[in-house]
Amino acid sequence: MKSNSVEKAYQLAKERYAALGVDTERALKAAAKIPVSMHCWQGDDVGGFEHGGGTLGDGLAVTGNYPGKARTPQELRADFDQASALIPGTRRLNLHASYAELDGKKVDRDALGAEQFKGWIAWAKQRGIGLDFNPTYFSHPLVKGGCTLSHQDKAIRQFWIEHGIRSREIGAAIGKALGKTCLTNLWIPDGMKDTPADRRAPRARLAESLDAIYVKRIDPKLNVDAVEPKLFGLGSESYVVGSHEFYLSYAVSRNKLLTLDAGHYHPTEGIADKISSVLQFMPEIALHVSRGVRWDSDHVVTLTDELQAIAQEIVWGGYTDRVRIGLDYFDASINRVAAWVIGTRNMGKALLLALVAPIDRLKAAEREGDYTTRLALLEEAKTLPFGAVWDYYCMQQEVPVAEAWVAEVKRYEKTVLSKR
Ligand code: RNT
Ligand code: ZN
Repeated sequence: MKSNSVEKAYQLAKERYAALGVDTERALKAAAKIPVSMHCWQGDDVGGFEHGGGTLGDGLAVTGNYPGKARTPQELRADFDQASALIPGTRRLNLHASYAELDGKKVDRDALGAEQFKGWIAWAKQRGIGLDFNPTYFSHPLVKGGCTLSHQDKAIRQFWIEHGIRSREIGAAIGKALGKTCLTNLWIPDGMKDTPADRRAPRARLAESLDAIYVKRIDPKLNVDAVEPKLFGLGSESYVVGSHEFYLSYAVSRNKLLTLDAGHYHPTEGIADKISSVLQFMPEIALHVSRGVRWDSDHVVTLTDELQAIAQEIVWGGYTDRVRIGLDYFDASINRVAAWVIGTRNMGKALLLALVAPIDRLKAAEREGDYTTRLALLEEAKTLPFGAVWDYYCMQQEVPVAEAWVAEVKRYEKTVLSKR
């Protein structure tokens, strides 16, 4: 698309929005500042690099075998750079402990330190992007019977407690090195496929293990901790130790962040409505923006009503500095770089859409009890010339406008990915 036609369309759109009291210039500036943490694991099907890539399991599964997946940290970083060049706005990268660079040494998860992430840290520093971190409680022989921190064997729990402690220290080192607070998010697969006889004891053990992980105080400027609930999963259909109520209570009582994953609830239960509820009682939360489809919690993020509702709650609620937005999905059936670009651009679109909504008018109508106008405006807003604003935003951010990025990914596939 020619830049002057993008510009022209934007000027018309700007006038149209202004008639509704919306300042698109302000919206564009605000959109560019909201960080979105991209998950490293879309680039290699959640494989990691510990021993040349793990076999995924323990509650997670990736389907598809599209060629060209990243096999080394260097390839993954190159793919992320390629994706990055096609996405407007501010990004972070979310790492898992299993993406450690062990340099041929045997370092188990209970012995990891910042040393194993220095390659990632240097790379992020060079680009001025922040890193987030996750302990990896899956794809490891000590996940026994699907359990980690809640396991009945004390030695197994201890191994995983140590991993949690190490992960927070790595998070702090990342925060210090980059001058940007790292979010260390904890998710474990622990649960049961079939009806448990004892729901209580594993939860008591999990609470105790978590307390042991969080004993050490870490400067919240360097690292903040989050816990991520799930209602059910693969192999934990009947019981998940770290349920929503478990972690909600844990986070409130221990001053931790709660991570709401959009794919972790019942199929018709969204996370958007939870945001302003939990933020009444905790200073910050984290999101794993994902898209659940039937039993899978991790499809590529598309511009659904649910995604728009999430962005609206963040923006309309004035919560942009209290919600750490991260993505979490994995699709190996399409080009992985494209999967990153599609999901992250959609997150950006949803945020910008929320920013250009005539929210002042909507709120005024609501205050006056004029629900007719509220509904009418909400519906009319759906066909405002948003595409012109989005295209202009991409142009301004020096990334491809509209579908032009697809050709870039195809070129990368041909020259780089297909050679792997
Ligand atoms: C799993 C959780 C968790 C993982 C990643 C890989 O259900 O959503 O966040 O997807 O840590
Ligand atoms: Zn998640």
